Amino acid sequence: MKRVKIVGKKSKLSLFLKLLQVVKMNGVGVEVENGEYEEKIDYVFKVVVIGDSAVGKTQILSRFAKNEFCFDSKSTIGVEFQTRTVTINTKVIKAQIWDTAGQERYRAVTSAYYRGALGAMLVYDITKRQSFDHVARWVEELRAHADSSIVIMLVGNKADLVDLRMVPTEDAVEFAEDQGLCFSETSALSGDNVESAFLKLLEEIHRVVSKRALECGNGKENGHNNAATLKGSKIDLISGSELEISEMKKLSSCSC
Ligand SMILES: Nc1nc2c(ncn2[C@@H]2O[C@H](COP(=O)(O)OP(=O)(O)O)[C@@H](O)[C@H]2O)c(=O)[nH]1
Ligand SMILES: [Mg+2]
Repeated sequence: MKRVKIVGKKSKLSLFLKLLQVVKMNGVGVEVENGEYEEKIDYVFKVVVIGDSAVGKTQILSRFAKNEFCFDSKSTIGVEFQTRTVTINTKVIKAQIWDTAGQERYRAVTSAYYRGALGAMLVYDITKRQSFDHVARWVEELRAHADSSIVIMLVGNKADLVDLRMVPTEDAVEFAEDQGLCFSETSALSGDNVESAFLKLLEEIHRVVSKRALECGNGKENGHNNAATLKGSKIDLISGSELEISEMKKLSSCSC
């Protein structure tokens, strides 16, 4: 699984430097060829973050992707997605997590935003009842625009503001159970549960994708016919992942 293949004649020093870089890349298997580095990635999963404005979507994302929190975060402009590569059940998964770029303020999140998404983080603010009351509307939005097998994680953010809580945990648990969603309360500020919520979501997506692959008769998860597998090839983040995602859509819509 974790391997380094080195091709071509290299000096000992350059090989050593390359190996150092390999270690820096989270120990993920890397192929070195013609001086290029290629992460060995089994899956690219597109995840969208949605929910009312100012609930902390951008901060949750930057906590997970960069372990950062910014107090005076302006409303999101421009940044489309961030990525982080993690290992789940021995598979190397690149999470490509999309932020709304502030369109949610105008209720103008387009269907292109949801296209190819295998998971959604639906965020509300535990101190703003209205942001929780709108969650049902966001679920409808997902059901209308996203793939029917999308995995949804409901997230009550700003759990650090204990004294300002307006949404009891039980209300959210009940809603999540009712709608078949995963649920977690997080704090992007302290970092509490952010990592575990994303990992749980990615784990669930992996479970759904693997199940689909089996149902479609691919048998081995890593077999040559498995469209959801990238075989350590270099990934062009946009086109590569779109290929991946569209192939997975083919899997999830298979009629067997
Ligand atoms: N106390 C606290 N404030 C937060 C948390 N997450 C975000 N915020 C603040 O909430 C505001 C909106 O956050 P932002 O990520 O821009 O929300 P977005 O519009 O949903 O993307 C900012 O002032 C953040 O500093 C959190 O977990 N705890
Ligand atoms: Mg934002």
